[in-house]
Amino acid sequence: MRQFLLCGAAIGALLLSSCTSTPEPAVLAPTPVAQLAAPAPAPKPDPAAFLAAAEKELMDYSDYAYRIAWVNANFITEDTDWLNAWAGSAGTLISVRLANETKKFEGVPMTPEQKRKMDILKAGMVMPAPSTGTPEQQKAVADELNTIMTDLQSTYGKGKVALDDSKFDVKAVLNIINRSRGKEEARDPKAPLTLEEASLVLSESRDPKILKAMWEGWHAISPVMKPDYQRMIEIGNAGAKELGFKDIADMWLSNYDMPSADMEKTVERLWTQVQPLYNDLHCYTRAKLNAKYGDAVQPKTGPIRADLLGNMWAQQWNGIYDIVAPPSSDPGFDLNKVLVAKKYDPIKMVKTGEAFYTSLGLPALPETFWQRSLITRPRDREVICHASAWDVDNVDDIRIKMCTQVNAEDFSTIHHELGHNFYQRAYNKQDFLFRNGANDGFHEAIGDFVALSITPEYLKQIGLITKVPSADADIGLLMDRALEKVAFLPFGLKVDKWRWQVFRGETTPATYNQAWVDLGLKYQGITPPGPRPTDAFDPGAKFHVPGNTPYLRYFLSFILQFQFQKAACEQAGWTGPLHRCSIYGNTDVGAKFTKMLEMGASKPWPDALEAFTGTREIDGAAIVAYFAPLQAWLKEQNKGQQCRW
Ligand code: X8Z
Ligand code: ZN
Repeated sequence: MRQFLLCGAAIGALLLSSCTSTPEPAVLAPTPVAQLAAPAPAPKPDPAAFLAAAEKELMDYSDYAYRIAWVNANFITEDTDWLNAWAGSAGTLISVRLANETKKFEGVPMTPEQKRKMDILKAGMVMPAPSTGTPEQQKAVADELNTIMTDLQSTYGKGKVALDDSKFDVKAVLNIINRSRGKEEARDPKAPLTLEEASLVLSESRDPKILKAMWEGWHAISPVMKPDYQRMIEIGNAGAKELGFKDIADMWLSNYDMPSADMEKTVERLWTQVQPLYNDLHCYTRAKLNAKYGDAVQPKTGPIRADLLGNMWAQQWNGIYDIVAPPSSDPGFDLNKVLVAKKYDPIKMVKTGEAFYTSLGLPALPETFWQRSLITRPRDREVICHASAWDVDNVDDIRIKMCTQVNAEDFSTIHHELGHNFYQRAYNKQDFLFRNGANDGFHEAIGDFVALSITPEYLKQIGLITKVPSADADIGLLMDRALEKVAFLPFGLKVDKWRWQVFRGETTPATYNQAWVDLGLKYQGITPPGPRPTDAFDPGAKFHVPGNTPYLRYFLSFILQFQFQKAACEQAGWTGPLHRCSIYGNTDVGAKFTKMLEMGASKPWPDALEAFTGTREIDGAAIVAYFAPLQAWLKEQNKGQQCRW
């Protein structure tokens, strides 16, 4: 089902959109005279008419719901929260009704496309509500669900870290922030830290006390979310059961063109493929952190302290490149510094991203993109800063919303968000229910695959650097990529492993936090910087949990994007190492890529994968092969270490 807001705010409980009242189509057919005398046969359900009406209803609904969600996410107030919950509730009622109506068509002959649309209608909601009781009761539950969902998301959006001298050296922290602000107007020294600021400090400070305070300060935004989160799951599970799913986990996992249990097995297979690579990176990084901070801060064995990894969730570790940099493998440039030195501003970064896509033969972004996108954090109002891409009219009113900073991470995120937008526009001629990614992992992988082409050679082509580093720098370049891509893999798995447990009732509110910490230990090999308070709700400090965005998509994306890269570079006739391959300017690869994008969700995802890569299997071998030289090097470095934790 079409995902309501890509990595964005949940508009209500939907993955999907829109609506108007659905006529009972088959009843409108004239009854043959000969049948009049016989007992009236039940009218034959007509899938085509039902689906056409459903698509129209959803499309009409999305016209206003998207705009309300956009305004809410760009301007969080009590009123826009109210509007978003109101529109979301209308969407829940429509989607739940349509999903339940698909039951009438069980056993009715239909085309594979019609069956696909029925499945999308049935399983595509993120958070369903039950449709039991009177219409008033149904509405009350839909209202409650959507009020909770909006509140959770807005609470996250408004989250801040208090400046507290008893916890950390406030002056030192403000120095780090002000240093990075360049010539901009100085910040109000009393204002609490935004997530971008706390994240900057986490990646730049090397003072363990400050790091701990940033980590704990941000994780203090979420205990308040816990009762709402619990109630939301109760409602969502009741809705999922009514639709014939075991629970919300079963429903989410049913969106991959195979039974949910098979999808879960696929995920395990992929994790088994990539886990050894992660373990090697973990082992090496832990040793470097131990050397930097000493045993009292980071012991030689056991898990890594989560706040030492340069990122609020320890999901990407590029912030500590300097600590783990392989000796004598210096690429000779630091993209963070280069962007500043070359006077890139957020708009120029987005223009550069756009130019990559147009170099592949894709059409330029529409003028409205520039007029309507939000590209930097506004000073005077609350917004949801987590980067997202929007497709407001489902045709070409595409936009991004992100609080861009001039650094390498956001340069990459821009390519990520634009990937969503170019995908959205490429599939805009599909039927409404097929205007979506082949699966949600594809949607996330498009822009990341493009960003894999940000190689030194490409940076030289666009004038950002003057000299392409020699092969001596390969390990350094690969290390930087691994901190972004390999470090992410267990985190990508953890978020939904946690939610599946919660949805299935295996984790109860009493153990919400412990389960999150346990999964962090099991998959990422990390541990919080200190004991957690009894009311902690650490999952709520990660956008996608209060934002209700399923997370398996990112794990899949981080596998798929390397399959895309391998296929694209083969098509381009590239024979060198994959991490040096850029498809910039290659319109032949672009044409094949566009074919996959244009398919949208109209076919099972293996068909889309095959269209671009020639293979139908999702497979971790491509990412492992990409990092093979680094993995061999890591194994050398790790000799004599007691790896794992
Ligand atoms: O949420 C995102 C994107 C928007 S879909 C910025 N990502 C995940 C995250 O930040 O947690 C991209 C990588 C993983
Ligand atoms: Zn995304």
